[in-house]
Amino acid sequence: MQIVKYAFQQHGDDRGMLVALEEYNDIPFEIKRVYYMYDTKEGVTRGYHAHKSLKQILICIHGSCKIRLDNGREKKIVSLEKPYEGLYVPNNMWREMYDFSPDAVLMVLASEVYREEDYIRDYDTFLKMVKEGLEHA
Ligand code: T46
Repeated sequence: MQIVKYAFQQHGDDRGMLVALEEYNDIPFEIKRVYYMYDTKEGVTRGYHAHKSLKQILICIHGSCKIRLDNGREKKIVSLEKPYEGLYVPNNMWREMYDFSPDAVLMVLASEVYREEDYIRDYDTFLKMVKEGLEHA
């Protein structure tokens, strides 16, 4: 499984740092939605789902967290701990977010507006869809 982790350009001067993200330039899709999670309680794991078509970039703009990615064949863990790093999470990828530091703010740039129908929340259904996708590829 190929992990795509971006190191965004940092504009720094003696005042501090700034990162600017433009759709299609820095982000490989049109940004239709931005959301973020914070105050995540100790020991909590979020996610436990995949998306049929949604593509996203995850950026831990403060603090740190870990992301477990699973394409149905292979699993990988990615740490996000820099505000200039972005993890690309394509569709058909199971994700779990965990090990949030108490100060973590995980921001997500999304290619689609929120649609519950796009979620695959059952792991066996996800595995079945991956298998069927491979058979029809
Ligand atoms: C994902 C990971 C990384 C909305 O009303 N609008 C939204 O845009 C989102 C993202 C959520 N919600 C509501 C739906 C639920 O009642 O907020 C509540 C929490 O959402 P959820 O349990 O899906 O959150 P996570 O942290 O498990 O997953 C989220 C995204 O939903 C998901 O697309 O890839 O972050």
